[in-house]
Amino acid sequence: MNNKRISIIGVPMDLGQRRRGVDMGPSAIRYAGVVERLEKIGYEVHDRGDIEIGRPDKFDVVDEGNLKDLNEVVKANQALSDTITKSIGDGEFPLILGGDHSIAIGTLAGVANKSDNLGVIWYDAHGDLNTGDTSPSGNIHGMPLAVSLGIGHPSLTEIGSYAPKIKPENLVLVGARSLDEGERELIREKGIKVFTMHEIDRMGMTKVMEEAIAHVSKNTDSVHLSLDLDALDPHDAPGVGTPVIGGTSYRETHLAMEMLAERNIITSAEFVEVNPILDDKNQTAEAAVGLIGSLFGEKLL
Ligand code: 5AB
Ligand code: MN
Ligand code: MN
Ligand code: MN
Repeated sequence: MNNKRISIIGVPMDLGQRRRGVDMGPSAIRYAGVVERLEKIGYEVHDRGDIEIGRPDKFDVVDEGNLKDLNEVVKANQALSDTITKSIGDGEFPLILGGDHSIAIGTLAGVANKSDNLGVIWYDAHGDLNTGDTSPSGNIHGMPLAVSLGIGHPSLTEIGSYAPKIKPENLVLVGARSLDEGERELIREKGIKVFTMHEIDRMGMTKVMEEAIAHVSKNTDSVHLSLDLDALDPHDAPGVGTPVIGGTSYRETHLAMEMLAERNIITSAEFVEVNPILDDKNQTAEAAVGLIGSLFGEKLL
């Protein structure tokens, strides 16, 4: 990572899904020592604190079009987008701590605003490619990638006042093992590159990441990493709201982060879906901090 200044932005968002507690994710990751870890590697760290999340009068209200708590999600993502654009303008590397994955809508709005052609690595058990029409749950944390491609409710796709944020050919999914029918259709229709768990089993993480890195860095000027902790196997990351068995191990994910550090392609990153209420002694937040360390070039020797 060439940029020696990192800004940490917490997003205590839990309205994109139904399990309370993921709003404490940023605290848990800070408690697990993220700032100290990065400083030890030699970075200057600026903690910008947390984005304010509104409290709806009543949770789980479907505001419009099968989108739960839409209005509060929109407001927070707009604020997040503005903060990130400012942080990049100040010459910092934005490191966003979630919070549920609906925050990627604001992250990508802020990051893509400062890039001509943004690449994205989506490291997740899920596709997050639903719209209100295809979603089985109405939960916006299952939609941020579709929204960033410009597909979905206009109040989401228009955050940052432009759309789309990314092009399908600059995107790669890694770790997928739970996709809804509408998501599969969208992947086929847009020709999105996906390395499912099947490819990880078959090819090994090294080869998968080599190909993923080549794919997202081909025509792009910056690359964002969006890492949902539920990509990891629930044994290694139990503190997530939507666990799916058969995931990547901590070691495989750690290797993926090291390869990203070696190639030096990542220009912004987010670590999301850590839910300390569901966790086992902060194991998932600690895993996140370990992975952040390797992403930023920490070495054993
Ligand atoms: B996560 C599901 N596809 O849309 C949906 O954790 C799960 O950000 C979404 O990847 C999981 O509700 C969203 C069934
Ligand atoms: Mn997920
Ligand atoms: Mn996700
Ligand atoms: Mn999840």
